Amino acid sequence: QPDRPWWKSTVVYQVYPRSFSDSNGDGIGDIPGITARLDHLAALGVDVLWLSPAYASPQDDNGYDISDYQAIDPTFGTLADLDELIAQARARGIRIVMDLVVNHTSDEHAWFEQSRSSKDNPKRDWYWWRPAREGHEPGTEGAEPTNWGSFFSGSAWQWDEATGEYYLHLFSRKQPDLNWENPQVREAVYAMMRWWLERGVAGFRMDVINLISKQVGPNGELTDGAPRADGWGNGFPQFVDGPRIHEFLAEMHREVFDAYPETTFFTVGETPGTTLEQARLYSAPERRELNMVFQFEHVDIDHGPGGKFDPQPLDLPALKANLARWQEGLAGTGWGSLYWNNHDQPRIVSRWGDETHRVASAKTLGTILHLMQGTPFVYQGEEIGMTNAHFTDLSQYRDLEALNYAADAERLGIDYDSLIAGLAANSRDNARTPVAWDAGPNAGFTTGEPWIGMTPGWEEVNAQAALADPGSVFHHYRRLIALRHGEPIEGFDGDVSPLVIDGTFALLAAAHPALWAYTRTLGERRLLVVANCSSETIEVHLDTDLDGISPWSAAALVLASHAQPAVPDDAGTLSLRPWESVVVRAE
Ligand code: ISL
Ligand code: CA
Repeated sequence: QPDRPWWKSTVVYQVYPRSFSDSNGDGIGDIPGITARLDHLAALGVDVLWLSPAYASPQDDNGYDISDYQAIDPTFGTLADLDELIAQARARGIRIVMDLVVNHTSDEHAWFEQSRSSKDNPKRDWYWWRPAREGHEPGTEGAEPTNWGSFFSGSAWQWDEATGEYYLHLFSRKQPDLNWENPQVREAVYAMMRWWLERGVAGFRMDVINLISKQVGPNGELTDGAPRADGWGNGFPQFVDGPRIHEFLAEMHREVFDAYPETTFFTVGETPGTTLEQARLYSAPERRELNMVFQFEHVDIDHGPGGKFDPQPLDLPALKANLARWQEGLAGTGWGSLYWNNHDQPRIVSRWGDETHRVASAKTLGTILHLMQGTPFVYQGEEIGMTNAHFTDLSQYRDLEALNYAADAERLGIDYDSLIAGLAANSRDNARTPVAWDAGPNAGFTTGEPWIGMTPGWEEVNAQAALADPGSVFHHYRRLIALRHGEPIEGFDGDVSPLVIDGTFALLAAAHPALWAYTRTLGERRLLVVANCSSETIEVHLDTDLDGISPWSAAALVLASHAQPAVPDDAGTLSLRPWESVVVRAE
């Protein structure tokens, strides 16, 4: 398929540098640590490494608060270290994609320092400055320019004594929002992006890119939102997929990417709160905005009325239906990303799998995701089936989202036990404990004291053990990636790559509470994925559950979670053990 964009057959691996591998014993992962572990990525077979922010930063939000876009934070190394990472990755056929965080900067960025210095500074308008609400004493409760709550608890506005105005921060108060209405801001961002592309990076993952355009009236008015569970206003309608977002992204494409061949870069927008309709617009190739986005509907599906720290049991049919809707909705018009995990989400094996069936559930969830249409993203540690952190005490948490929420818990009427349970289920720190490399001290992550506690159990769950075991989660992920690439795997030497990349998706047994089954079809060929997403044995009836699809007679077994995969009996019943999955191809 020479005319297919390269990123359709690509698998991306995300590295969160702070937690990946520490080369100098200070307890914090760094860039030389990543370079030293590239053979792990090469063995897995991924094409792209997405590097979470390693730029100069006060580290209020672990690097998502950037004080210099064109410098590497000394915690993580130097620009020379990054150049070396790019070169060493390239030598292994792996491209580096950088995180682009331009909805906001750090409050310690030179742009913001100038902006805040006086009302007539030329950069004043680079950020969102507003006076106190009329009739209110500036700096007091209720005087905020709008009622918007921030993503990290509290108001989205910070009072700044020096010039007697508030600035907007959708995230922490150390992450002031850039004003994209100002063309100078956009030009400065595009120039910075070009600088990175010239340095040899292969594109960007764009942090909360769908929040950059705010709904603003002719005289700069911003509008209050409806109250949300914590009492603050919901500003989402004012800035999610805002009025000028498509204009800005098309402009960015013209100003930055048009100068580069399509084969040299790719883009993925992180788009919380976006809809399928919007995602089609972002990713439609002819619109030349983005290649794909990260949607959030599926990962928000188990959040309760109190938000992410009010977790609810998974409604499996709802999850299946949601992902099927996105599969069908993007087919032929745009393109999607596929992910269970990233540095903001709890570990999938703990969340929707079962730690007592850790290996089987990790493999089966990986199979379900990777054989859908889209570009799969693997988050560090997912490929070895790492679990949640199992923190039991507030003092173990490091993430400002968790800590701000905890500080607000009493006001919200949340008792300590519920707080700890909510954080244990959904805190971002679940994904931020160090990657387990071997069974040694601190799992080989550092020779020093790790900046955050280790996930218990690394003596068994570590990369070295996983590589040595052909039945491990690692080797299963390696096979899934090879299948997408059209490469032979143990026990199957056919090529299902065209099916995996281009095949039409159809969900089977939509209402079944435990079975997740779907087909991918291309011409005469078909791939069938059948998975038991429960910890009990289930009986799958080929006629009633799988629409009579029974490719087994003339089928090739492609991949299975268990060593002796299930086969249907003469009556057409397939008995699947806990978290067992099989993938078969029919001609
Ligand atoms: O995890 C979340 C908070 O509940 C998400 O809403 C998250 O904040 C949102 O997806 C945006 O995430 C991105 O931007 C944030 C940063 O903290 C996240 O790590 C990043 O992925 C601000 O830059
Ligand atoms: Ca280090």
